[in-house]
Amino acid sequence: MTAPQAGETGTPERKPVILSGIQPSGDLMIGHYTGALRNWKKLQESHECFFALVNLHAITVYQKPAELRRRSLELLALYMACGIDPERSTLFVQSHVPQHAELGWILNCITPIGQLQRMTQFKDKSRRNEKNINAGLLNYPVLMAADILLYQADCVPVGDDQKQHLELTRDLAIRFNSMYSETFKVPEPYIAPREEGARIMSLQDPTAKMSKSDPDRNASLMLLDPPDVIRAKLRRAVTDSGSSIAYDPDERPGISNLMTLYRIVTGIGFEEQEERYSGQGYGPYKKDLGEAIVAFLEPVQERFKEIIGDRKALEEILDAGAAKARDRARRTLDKVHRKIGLLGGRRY
Ligand code: ATP
Ligand code: LTN
Repeated sequence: MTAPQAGETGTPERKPVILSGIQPSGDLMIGHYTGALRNWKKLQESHECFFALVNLHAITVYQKPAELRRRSLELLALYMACGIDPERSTLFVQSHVPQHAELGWILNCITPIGQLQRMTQFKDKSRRNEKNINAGLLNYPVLMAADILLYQADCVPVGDDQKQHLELTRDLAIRFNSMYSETFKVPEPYIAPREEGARIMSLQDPTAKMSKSDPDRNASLMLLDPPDVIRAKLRRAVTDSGSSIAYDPDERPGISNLMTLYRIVTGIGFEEQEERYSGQGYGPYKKDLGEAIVAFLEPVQERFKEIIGDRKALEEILDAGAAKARDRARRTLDKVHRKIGLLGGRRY
């Protein structure tokens, strides 16, 4: 999971490019922080970063229009509250850059349907949305590939669940390059190890991934949950049989998931946690973890409140981000048009 550093790829002055995105399809939870935002924040120091709000992905599942609008601005404010700096990174909305949908179409034409039908996320989401198994849900990973390839990204920081989609992105880049000559950078995934939160599990079912769209509100810890809600969710968190505090994700997924969160919010490693809580059982452990998460999220929530209060400033950030993103995306798409023989390049 090492990201390329400036100077290792391309010309010496070119910083390696990062692209990633989150869907405004629900409130952000702690897994989005550990799997994505935490790494984005680190990488923006050394990389040229593009961070998108992928609203065209979100509509593969029906979203109430007013909520989608509200959540999009909230998501931007949360990116910033978690330390993503719009002065350093380009923050933008996917639908403000029409090249995403256009490259998505072109890539669809070189994507085997069978490969899309085998995607775990497609199978899961089809099961959960039986009444709306739409073509967008199937083609979702192709649009994600377009998001990434448009920016010639070297590296894509995501949670563990996105591995398969990144494999497809790489396959498509390689296929296109071999059909039409070198055009796309083949991106590398940047997935933190499991101990660092690449896959935070549900608090109610530690064998399932924590997800913002889980209907059981006790299953996910939201970044904007008030302190008492956080404490209560942790008290109710499902743990394993026995009572010792020991890290063993295969045999003891419940406590190991909590230990991962503990490690992230306090910096205290597994062994030290095991020593500190030896013989104390789950009660005191969960209570301390609740307090540690409350303390960790407090400054994020404070910053969020300030940022979301200035709607005009948020809109300006998105306008500037869209202009920068469009400029980069257009360059790649012009090249694609020329390579595949679309008449007149993109003059039209
Ligand atoms: P939905 O459940 O609405 O389909 P999601 O929460 O799985 O959405 P996104 O919001 O788009 O998906 O996820 C954004 C980022 O957060 C991705 O990089 C994803 O891998 C990461 N992520 C999502 N859930 C977790 C989790 N439980 N643990 C770690 N990372 C996660
Ligand atoms: N598929 C991702 C969201 C996503 C994304 C992207 C992530 C859409 N486009 C580009 C990284 C790069 C998800 O479901 N979490």
